[in-house]
Amino acid sequence: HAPALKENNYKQISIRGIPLLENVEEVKKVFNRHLHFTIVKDRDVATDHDYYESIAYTVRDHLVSRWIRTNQYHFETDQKRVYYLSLEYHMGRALSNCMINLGIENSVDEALYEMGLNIEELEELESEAALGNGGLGRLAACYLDSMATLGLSAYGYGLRYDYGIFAQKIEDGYQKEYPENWLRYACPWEISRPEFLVPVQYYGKVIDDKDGKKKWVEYITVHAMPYDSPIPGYNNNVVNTLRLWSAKASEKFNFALFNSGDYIRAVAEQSSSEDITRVLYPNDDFDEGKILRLKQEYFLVSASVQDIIARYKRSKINLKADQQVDFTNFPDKAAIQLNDTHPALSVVELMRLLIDVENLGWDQAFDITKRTIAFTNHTLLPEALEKWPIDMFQKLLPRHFQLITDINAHHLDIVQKKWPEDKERMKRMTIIDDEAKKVNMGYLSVVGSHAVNGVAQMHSDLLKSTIMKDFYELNPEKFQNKTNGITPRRWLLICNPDLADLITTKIGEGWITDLAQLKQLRDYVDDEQFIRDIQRVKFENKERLSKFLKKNFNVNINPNSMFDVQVKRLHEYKRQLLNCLRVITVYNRIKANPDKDVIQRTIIFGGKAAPGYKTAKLIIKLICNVARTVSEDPVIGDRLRVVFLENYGVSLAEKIIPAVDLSEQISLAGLEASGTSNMKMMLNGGLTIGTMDGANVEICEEVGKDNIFTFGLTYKEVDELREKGYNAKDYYEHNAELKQAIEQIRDGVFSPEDPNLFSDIVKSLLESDEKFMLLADYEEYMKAHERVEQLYKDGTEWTKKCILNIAAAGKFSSDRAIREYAKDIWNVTPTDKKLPSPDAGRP
Ligand code: 8GP
Repeated sequence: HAPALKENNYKQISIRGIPLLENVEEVKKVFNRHLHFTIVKDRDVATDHDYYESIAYTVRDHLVSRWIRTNQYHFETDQKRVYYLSLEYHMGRALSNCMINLGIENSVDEALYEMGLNIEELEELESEAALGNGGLGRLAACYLDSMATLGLSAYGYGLRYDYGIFAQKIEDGYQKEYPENWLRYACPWEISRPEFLVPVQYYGKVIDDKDGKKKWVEYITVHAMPYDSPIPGYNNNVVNTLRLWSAKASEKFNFALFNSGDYIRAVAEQSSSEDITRVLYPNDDFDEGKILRLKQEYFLVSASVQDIIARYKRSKINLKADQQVDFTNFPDKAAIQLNDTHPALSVVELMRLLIDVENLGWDQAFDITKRTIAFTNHTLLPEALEKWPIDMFQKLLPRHFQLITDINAHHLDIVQKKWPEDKERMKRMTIIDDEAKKVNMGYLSVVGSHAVNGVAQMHSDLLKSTIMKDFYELNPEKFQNKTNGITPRRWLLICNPDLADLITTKIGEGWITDLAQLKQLRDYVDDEQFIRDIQRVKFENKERLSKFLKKNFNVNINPNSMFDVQVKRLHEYKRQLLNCLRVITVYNRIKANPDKDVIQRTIIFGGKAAPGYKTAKLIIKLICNVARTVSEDPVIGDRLRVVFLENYGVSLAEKIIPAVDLSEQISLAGLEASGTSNMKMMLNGGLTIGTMDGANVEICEEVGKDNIFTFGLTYKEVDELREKGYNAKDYYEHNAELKQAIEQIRDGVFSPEDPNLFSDIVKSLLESDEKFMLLADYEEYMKAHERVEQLYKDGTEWTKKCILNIAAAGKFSSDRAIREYAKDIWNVTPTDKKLPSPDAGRP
């Protein structure tokens, strides 16, 4: 491995700004003040957590005037605002992100050091805001970062769940779920705004008012309390807002009960209305159809849309006293982006408020709604597409059901005019399906918006040719692609500081906000020193991960082995089971040929399964049991190690991703809408082994097919195979190694204490309608791994490809994605202009 050359030199060429002594002194002063006045402790009794909070408040102070100034500035300029509505935000920790984006990391670091504290240890004490399941929620977080960095006047709206995604423990190889109370300690980053409570209504009925208008009456009210968190842009003095709503019982809610003297019941019922924001539904790509979930969706939507309208009314153009607010310009001042169908009720809520409250006519209200709203789809999986039972919907939201009926009639009218004879098409396209008795939220989202996008080119194309085909034929101009991206701040600058520094020494720091500049690294692909430096950084990252895993999970891995990683939610379509069959085969090969020289591999799995998803949980158990068998086998030695890491989430990802050698992206073609861990690993110098699915296709385009290991059926081949009939047994009978691996699972080799434990898995693998065609891709997957092994043996050639991957990762910046949304959907203009710093006076 490369010697630690130049270490001291390039530490000094840091992108993190030179600390000024005054700043360090200032940091210490503010820190001590917070420990004293905010935490109310002295050094004799303060805990590490108290120190964490003190430093968090210190950093927050630095941010506050920028935050206020940003609001003032956006009020003054009154530029069009972008509203991102999402039921999930997987933010991760805030402290290091805030410090880096504000450029104060070095002075904080230095100040803490002088006080005998260690910033890295304190950072670990922050509980993670894990209000999301997987890709969709993390994407929302990356987009907030990019919107602030690009100077957009943007707001995130979401729910402040008391419990985010569960904490996963692996006990005897089984996943166990535990509640994650991230608010146990007060969160220093959020500011509650009880003065801005917003009422949200449920149930009741609709009557005809005297003046012929519809009136929603006898509803119950729950209040939405806003909690605001700062979203700092990178080094531009912009601080935007993420506003999360928490349910608060309305005081009036049960006056009747209070008055009748049933005090206890009245109070108890109050707390039940606060259950609305108690917990995040832990499903990724799956729709449970529960009423509490519908309540959550409406809660977010109603509070947010009311807030958006209120902000419009208070905005500069509308402030002129006692003048009727003119909504004609509303779509020029507000863009609402729906993160999947979960906030689809926005279409109806905006209609309701414009018609019932603001007294607009139906046509004008619908026109404004469509021009304001746009919709992003994140999956084609049928089980994920939201459809609400009509009964449930109508009962909970009677006025909204009427409005959807009107929208549907209007929509079907247009369909009929275009295809007068086509009854089947009308049936397919109805938003309200009277036969199935369901309301289709996907269709509602398309009909109620002016733009619809998928999240990678292939996914967007499939949307048009499959689930949204009829809608594409009706309105081809609505359909777009917006390939996902990740923020280079969190996913390189913060999580991999040594690689970030190394890149900066070569090409400067422009890449941080213009990731396409990474392509300049191609010039260094033959630079021997650079190759050694890249190798050294990767090795040190692997060592650091190894130490972390040893310390926190008592897991031993060898940093000299290849780190071969599949971390993502556990789902059959992502095919962790295919990876597991591969692992078993590798194991068998070593056993059959113990003297053969093979590379050392550490195969790392991580990811949560939805608590009710039995098969996914059984796959976790199988992986853990295979890992156990491998580690207990004396023949294997250090050639193969398999680990399943507990509780994969954003914070763990920040430690794993910089250490990845090989990125496993092996979903069946056509099923992974985009994927984003593929982008993170590429950016951190991991090579991809993957199918032609989602954004893998674009990764391959960017880096060139010689620098990625692709394998498996294409989408077209999957389609054809399904047509002609997939026959799992064929593959099983014709591949001896595959047969052996499956038989071992069947015969209890990995579960001697309960030989039939995995019989369901074996059975489903061999079924002819096995949806994910694992066996069809097995052989090519094995071959692809042999190519990986070949290349890895030549450290220099491998590293050159790592460099080419980093150099080609520019496209996958969320800044690029947000620029496209801004231009093609929202009609707003990004800027790289900095806002004046807070000491420069009011804008
Ligand atoms: C995910 C997709 O599965 C993933 O490919 C993509 O990268 C990510 O979204 C961000 O676009 N989709 C979901 O998480 C999803 O659809 N979840 C909800 C339906 C529950």
